[in-house]
Amino acid sequence: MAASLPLKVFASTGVPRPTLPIPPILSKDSDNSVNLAIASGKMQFGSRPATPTYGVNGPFLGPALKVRRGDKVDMHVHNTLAEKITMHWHGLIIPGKVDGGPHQVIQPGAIWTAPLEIDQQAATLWFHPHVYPTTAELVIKGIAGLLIVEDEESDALPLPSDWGVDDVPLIIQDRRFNSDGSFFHQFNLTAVTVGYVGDTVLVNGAEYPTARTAKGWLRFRILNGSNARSYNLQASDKRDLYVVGSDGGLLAEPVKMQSLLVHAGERYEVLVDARDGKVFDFVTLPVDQPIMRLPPFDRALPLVSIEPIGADGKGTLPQELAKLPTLTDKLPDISQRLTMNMFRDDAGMKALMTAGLMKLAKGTAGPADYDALTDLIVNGPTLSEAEQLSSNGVNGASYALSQKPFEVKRNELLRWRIDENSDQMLHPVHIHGCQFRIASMNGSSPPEHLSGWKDTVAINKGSFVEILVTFPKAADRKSPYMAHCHILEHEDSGMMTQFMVP
Ligand SMILES: [Cu+2]
Repeated sequence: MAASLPLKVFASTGVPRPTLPIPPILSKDSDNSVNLAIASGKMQFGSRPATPTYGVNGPFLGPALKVRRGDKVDMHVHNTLAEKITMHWHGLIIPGKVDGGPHQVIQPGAIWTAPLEIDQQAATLWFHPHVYPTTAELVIKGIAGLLIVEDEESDALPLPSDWGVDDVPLIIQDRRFNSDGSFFHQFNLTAVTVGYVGDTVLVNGAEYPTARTAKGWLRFRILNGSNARSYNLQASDKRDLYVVGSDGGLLAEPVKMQSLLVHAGERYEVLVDARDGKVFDFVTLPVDQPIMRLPPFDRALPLVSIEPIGADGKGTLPQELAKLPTLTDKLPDISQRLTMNMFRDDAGMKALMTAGLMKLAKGTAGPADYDALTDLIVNGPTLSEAEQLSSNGVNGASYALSQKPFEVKRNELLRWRIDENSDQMLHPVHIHGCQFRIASMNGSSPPEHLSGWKDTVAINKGSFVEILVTFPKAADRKSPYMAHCHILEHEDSGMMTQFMVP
């Protein structure tokens, strides 16, 4: 039987709305173990036919794993699927052999044990498969979850921390459904060019859900778990968003923002003042990826309703958060360049342009353009596997498991430069084995909310980013770290490279 979500009917509209599912917290047991079973399941999304899904300890998505700095945890990942997977701990600073990249394959029926030593500051991380070249499809089917690190520094802060009450996870993912209820997924020319383009947003696996929260300061742990889509989040009543954390941990102090751009793979922790008890939505505004402006994303689209009508919350907004090391003025020489390449984007973009992509970007597109573009997304020219795997690259080459990893010095402050060729496409670039700081974006200092710990940074429209990074753990030739675009269709079509840290 398909799992379904509790519904409640809004008196004003009569439309049934699901309640925001809150993933259960899963901590290590008395054996220091965490057991994760990856299995297939079925979910009922709205009134569609039941959707075949994958999930972690459940039919779709997974629990929120909670670990503490200093913990030693054995992650036991049981693959009950009929296909191979891996499990990557996105944002954890751990050795290459337990990182769960494409080399640590878990065969059908096998259990992979990854002993993890948690040695980093409090942060909202996540986990997902990282098989080459099937990561995109496995994530679409539902294998993903949050991984929360706590430490004494964050314990000492008065941040809201009552899970699901004033400390609320929001895993944002777009999907497109086939008429039989299954998730759409196609590795066609459009997908390797612009990535997955859904027409529906799920938050924690529910479509436009409502969340009844505490009345008070609310903390939202936001994960953009989408394959390709960026979101530009705003409160529907334009109340302030106080960004307190980025990918790898808390910022030095809160950054007040009106809207917050979140790219695929990125996380932010955001505090919102809901002491007024008034209902608001999180909406996403149109973003700077032209294809992602297809309706219903051509205007402010509501994603989740927040009803702060519960008991008074206990948390508050601290003025100071975490101690961040100041960035050195004396930058080391650039030791590594990563250039994102697209080898098939001329053909892909030509088809999209002919179908009206620029009209979409300018806001002058109409229903015929929408239909033509949607037809390219769904029925675009299919690619052979060889064509898929040679569509994109890093530093001039498409990824191969057998490619020689480049070598990186361990425990040394390094300066890397990340850029693109001439493709003018957005690439959120993720680097394993580290949390880094952005030294500059296009030669300028990063905005404040991007000045803390990051593991994913977006380049767009010919821009370049320089980062300062240290790799404290080892990754050998057999289990190298990955650096790749987190648009999963780019990653699965070659926009990835590997490196070792001897
Ligand atoms: Cu990309």
